[in-house]
Amino acid sequence: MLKLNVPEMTCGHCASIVTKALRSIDPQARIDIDLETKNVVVTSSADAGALGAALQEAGYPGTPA
Ligand SMILES: [Cu+2]
Repeated sequence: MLKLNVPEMTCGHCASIVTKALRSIDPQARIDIDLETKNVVVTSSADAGALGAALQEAGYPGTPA
């Protein structure tokens, strides 16, 4: 499980971009987004670095929360 804080994520549109970016790495990933805290919890067997890089590329860099 990977928990990230993504400060650029402010609305449902952002959340869908974040979800898409993470699913591009692992289509099976379970993704829980809390817009209030801007935290994203990813339950996935994919490499955490790859997930983080996908977010970065999508314009939503995350830091471990
Ligand atoms: Cu937004």
